[in-house]
Parts: sequence; structure tokens; C-alpha cells
Amino acid sequence: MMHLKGGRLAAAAAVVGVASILIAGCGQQQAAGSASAASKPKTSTKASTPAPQTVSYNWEVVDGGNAQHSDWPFFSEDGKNPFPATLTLPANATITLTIKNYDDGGGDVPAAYAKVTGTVGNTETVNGTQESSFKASGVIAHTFTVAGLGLNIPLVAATDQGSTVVPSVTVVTFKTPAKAGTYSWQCYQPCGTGSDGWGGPMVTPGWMMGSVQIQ
Ligand SMILES: [Cu+2]
Repeated sequence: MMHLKGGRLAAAAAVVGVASILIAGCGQQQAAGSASAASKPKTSTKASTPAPQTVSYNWEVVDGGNAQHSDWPFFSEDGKNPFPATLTLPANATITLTIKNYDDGGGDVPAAYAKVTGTVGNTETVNGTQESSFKASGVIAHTFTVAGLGLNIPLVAATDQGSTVVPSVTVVTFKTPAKAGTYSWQCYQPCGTGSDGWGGPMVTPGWMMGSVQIQ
């Protein structure tokens, strides 16, 4: 198991507002003698708040085995490949995530990341039991944290039963903002390489950190 202990708090994720794009129409070439020199540029229609929706996703935390870095854990949508560097989620949505974590390496997190925050009720369900916080030491294998949304989803370590690893199953519901925007996500259990565990997947987009585009 490659989990290294360490408690360094990474810089808070930055919120990057997405600039709205104004598409101006190109002025049309006018035939000589035409009086309408001032053809109005087209203005874009401003994005309106999308209708509320309810969406579910099944994610996994895979404990190594990807060909790129066979010993790095990673978040995955398909159970095989890391997330894209920029994950997209719908705006104005109620999102239910079911996250199966196959990593049995529980480690240490700063106390703030041992709490469930930013979810409906500030709770999550782990293996069928509703939880709001955990011990900061030895229990949590990874977190899915979007600081800009106040979202922190701790993922409890899987259970190693000798020949099989029984994943922890976390179910959590949260709401995305109505406005589009881009946020950073990060795992805050130092599950990576190096003496402090903050290398490798912890600094590689799509593995244990990246962007979330709300659109
Ligand atoms: Cu991690």
C-alpha cells in the first residue's frame, strides 16, 4: 500500500469564474452604394439559469493498476481511467454520487477534511450508515473536496479480506450552483508519492486533483 502519512494542507482551491462569452457578429460586407453601413453586431443570448435537474453518477476510486502509473490511486468514472483533467457537472442540479472506494489504505487528514460538508444535511451514507464526521487518523483513504463549493466528501478505506478487497460505498447528495463556473477539486488525504505523500497523483490533474466545470 502506498499511503504515506502526512498532514500538509494544500493551498485552498481557487475559484475561477467563467467569463461569459460575447459573440459579436461580423459586420457584413456591404455592396457599394448601400446605405446600411451600420449593420448591428449580433449579441449573444445571455445564458439563463438552467432548469433544475436531478442526476446520479457512479464513481470509483481505483487503487492503482492504470498503465500510465500502475501504483497510483485515482478517481474514475469508468473504473479504468482517471477522471478527465476537467470534470463537468450540470449547473442547478441535485447530484447524487455513489462512490466505490477500492483503496484499503486509510491515512491521516487535517481535521477539517474528516467532516462531511457541503452536502445535503452535511452527511453522507457509508456502507448504509449515515455519517457526518470521522476520525482524522487511519480511517479515510481519500477525499473529494471542492473548496470553492464548500464540498468535502471523505471516503472511508476499503476492507481488505485477504484475497478480495471489499470497497467502501459512499452515497452523497449535493447541489450545484445555478451559475456556470470552474472550481478546483483535490483529495486531502496525502495518498501520493514522496516523503509527505503530496506528489504523484496528488498533483496530477484527473487523478487526485483537477477542475470541475459547472455548466
Ligand atoms: Cu487521494
